[in-house]
Amino acid sequence: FLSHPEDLGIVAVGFSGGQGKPGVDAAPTALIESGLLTQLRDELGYNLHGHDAVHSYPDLVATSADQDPPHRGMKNPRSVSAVTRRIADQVYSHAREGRLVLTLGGDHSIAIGTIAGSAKAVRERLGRDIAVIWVDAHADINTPETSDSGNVHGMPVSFLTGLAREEKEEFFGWLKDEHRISVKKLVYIGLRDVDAGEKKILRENGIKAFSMFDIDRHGIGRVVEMALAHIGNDTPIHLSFDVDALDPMWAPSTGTPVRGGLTLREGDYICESVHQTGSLVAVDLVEVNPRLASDVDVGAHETVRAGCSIVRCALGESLL
Ligand code: HAR
Ligand code: MN
Ligand code: MN
Ligand code: MN
Repeated sequence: FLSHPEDLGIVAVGFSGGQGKPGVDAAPTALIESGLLTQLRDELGYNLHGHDAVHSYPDLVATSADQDPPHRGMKNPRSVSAVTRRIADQVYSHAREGRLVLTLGGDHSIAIGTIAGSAKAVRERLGRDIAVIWVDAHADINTPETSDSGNVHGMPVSFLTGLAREEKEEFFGWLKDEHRISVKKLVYIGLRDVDAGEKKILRENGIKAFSMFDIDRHGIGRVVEMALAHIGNDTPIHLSFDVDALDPMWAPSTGTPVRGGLTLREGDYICESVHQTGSLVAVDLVEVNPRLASDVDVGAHETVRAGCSIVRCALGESLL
């Protein structure tokens, strides 16, 4: 699907407003300083575009809480809406050129922008709807009304599928049909901490989800096979990978760790399999927070290393 498969658009997003813990904005710099982009260029052979900046969107982020009071219970709604809108433009610009797009988060609210941008570009370029593979401990499909936390990183999928809607431009009203994805082309892998309201949404909309229970039962090989079968051969794929899908043993430095997760090898396998389809159009890596862990130095190092491995596998490192 890519007219320039060796050209990689990079969007490095230092943003944490979709949740309450500072530090996740430092992830792109930590990933880049550990050598990720150099490896992608020198070892995997990609031509990089947009890799010179880590974006923090100072013109769009409210500087004090009273400038951005809650709306429908959402915290930082204007900042998250404005930043994700800008990210959608950035991803769109790369994807419109036929480049593969890699976004380094940032918290998972940024997927509102990344998926909106790639959905729109792929529609324009190919007349096709993208599928989304969402790898996460969490379903991130709360509506503003079902969310207990008000954190937008727990809501991106509801806005992207149209289950949550807003008229007002400054509160995600900029999201139009061209940006949205179908609940039929969405599949989850790794779920193990899903709110009651989210379970109801998944059930009522018939959304395909493979939990850790399914992975234990069938094995990761069979689960990935079923996930890919669900979205269908020859469908452009956007992979959104939340590092908390991995067990805290491999990725302790993240805002909402949940035990009983994927091994790093299982995470890498998912990415390798998605790469192997030849249908990948965009990858997100989110929720690395190098400031969190019981032992921050060791934890952050391990988590950054795991994140780099996930990205390299998605971009084809293990293909012989
Ligand atoms: N479901 C909870 C909420 O809505 C927790 C969200 C979890 N956060 C993430 N995203 N790390 O995957 O707030
Ligand atoms: Mn997430
Ligand atoms: Mn998560
Ligand atoms: Mn390849």
